[in-house]
Amino acid sequence: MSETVGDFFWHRMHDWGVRTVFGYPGDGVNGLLGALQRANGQFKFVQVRHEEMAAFMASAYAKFTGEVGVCMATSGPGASHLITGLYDARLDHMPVLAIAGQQARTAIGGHYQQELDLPSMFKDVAGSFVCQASAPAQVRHMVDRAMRIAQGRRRVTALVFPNDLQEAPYAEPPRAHGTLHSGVGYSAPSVVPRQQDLQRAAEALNAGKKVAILVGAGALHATDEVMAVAQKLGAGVAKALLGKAVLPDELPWVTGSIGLLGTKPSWDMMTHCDTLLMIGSGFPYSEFLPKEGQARGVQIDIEPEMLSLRYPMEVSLNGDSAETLRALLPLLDEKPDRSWRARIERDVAEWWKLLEARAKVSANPVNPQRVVWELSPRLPERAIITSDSGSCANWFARDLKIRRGMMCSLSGGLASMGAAVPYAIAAKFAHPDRPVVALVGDGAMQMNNMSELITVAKYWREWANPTWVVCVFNNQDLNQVTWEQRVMEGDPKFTATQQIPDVPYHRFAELIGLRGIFVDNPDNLAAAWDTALTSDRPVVLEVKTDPEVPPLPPHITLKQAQAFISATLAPDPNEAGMLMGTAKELLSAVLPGQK
Ligand SMILES: Cc1ncc(C[n+]2csc(CCOP(=O)(O)OP(=O)(O)O)c2C)c(N)n1
Ligand SMILES: [Mg+2]
Repeated sequence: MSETVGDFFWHRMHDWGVRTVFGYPGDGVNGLLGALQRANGQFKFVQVRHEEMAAFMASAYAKFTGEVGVCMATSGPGASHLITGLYDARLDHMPVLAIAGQQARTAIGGHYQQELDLPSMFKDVAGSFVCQASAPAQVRHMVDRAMRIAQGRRRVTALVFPNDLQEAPYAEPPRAHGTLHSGVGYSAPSVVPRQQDLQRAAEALNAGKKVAILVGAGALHATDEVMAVAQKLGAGVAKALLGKAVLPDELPWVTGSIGLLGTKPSWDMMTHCDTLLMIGSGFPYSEFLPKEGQARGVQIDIEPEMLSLRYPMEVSLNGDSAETLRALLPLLDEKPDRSWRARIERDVAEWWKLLEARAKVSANPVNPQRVVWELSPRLPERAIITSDSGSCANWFARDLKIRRGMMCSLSGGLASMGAAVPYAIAAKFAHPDRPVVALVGDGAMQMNNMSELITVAKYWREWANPTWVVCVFNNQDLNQVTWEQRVMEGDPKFTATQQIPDVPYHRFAELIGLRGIFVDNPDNLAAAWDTALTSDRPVVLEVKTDPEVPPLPPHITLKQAQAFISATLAPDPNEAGMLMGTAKELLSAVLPGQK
């Protein structure tokens, strides 16, 4: 059989270094799948339960490897299912290539079955490059551009292949007018700002007496450099959610997370600093940064579009974080006065004590903070931790103590539910030897994470290390939103939208051949984690947690506090428990400066 377009496509993808594809079949891609089969094991095709999960996995694969994540779906509904996962990659600046099938070229434009206008559909999420093939000779430059743009610009790209074209004989572009002759390969340049801009940045940072640093995902490869700069400047460092693994939480001057899921030391540091150094972060909430005019701002980001966006920066440095910090370091003076640093360290030490106390507050039946508090010291070396969106993201952000060598992530910019399990699966295909832990709410479990456990059941025996644990916070509530409604709107819990059915997640795990553990007594948590983390197979650890423990921001405004208090007075089906949780911990720490 002569080479088809499908055969050529996979050869080219292989030349680009692609080895793993997350996807789901359909007749829109049968020509590509036949060719994939003929490629004889050169690729790992990971069969998911839902195409959105394939796109989340591609996004997470890119996050955990730095390579392009590839996902694949059939025409029509398969392609449209990809969209949310692709937006996840787009908003977190991840290189992902989506491959979609399409109806035959002769049917396109005919209101044909499963015919969607896919280039238009992908255009927003994959705006940098989306292309529908119409001739064999076009496929070479389509692949080359899609891969190079995804890598070089950290974007989502999309390729659409009509099914008849996939099986057509491949022919290289002839040497003729109207053809392209593209090539394979990309390597990232060294990106360092100009010396005069580094000087300006150093001048601002050297003049500051109280320097606050904020790091994000763009600094994940710059741990040593961030530590060296923070040390010289006597600064504290707050970490945006996607930058949680930049620095270990054991460092006494790391203030932890920032924002709605943040910590009080981060809030205090930003409120009192006179200089802000922001490194590789698109952290969205400006109200958690210094007031405009309060601090001189320096920012480092590889993407020009992210510069001076959240705070008006005096010096915006377009560059790679590690290289730029290395170039900056010799220009920085060691701050002789360490009182600012000492104050931050005091605040951080107090905060950890407060978190421990909060975690140990009794609850009905289990305090969700305790779940994560008990996990931290038990996390194996090099673990990868993922979290879903929901109240567990608060505990992930605040209570989880990350150590050097670990990785973690979640759906950051999109903050989509349903990402933790596909992320945790992708983590295993990226690093089969690393232990993986996912934190997931019960709502997110029901949405789609649960069915993706079937994918785990299918593949786990292939993983060099079997440790893969999903911890389900079973609170029978869409709790994060319940609290947002209480605090932001002053509304009582709306049972019709918020309450969700009780499901025996651990028993579902057992039904499909995984291990299930159920905990409804906080005293059993430590042993449950120990068992889960040493099990010979993947585990669903289901914990019955209390929905009345408030996942509140580190500070809330007076208006929000008033709304909250009026909500506690309104008829709320959970009023009694809520007031108890409130009395125990809310008023102690969430209103800094407003006591
Ligand atoms: C796809 C999607 N739909 C809705 C939301 C809004 N949302 C954010 S958190 C949340 C509740 C999550 O509930 P659950 O998974 O049970 O976690 P909990 O907050 O109860 O711990 C909802 C509905 C979202 N972020 N993503
Ligand atoms: Mg819940």
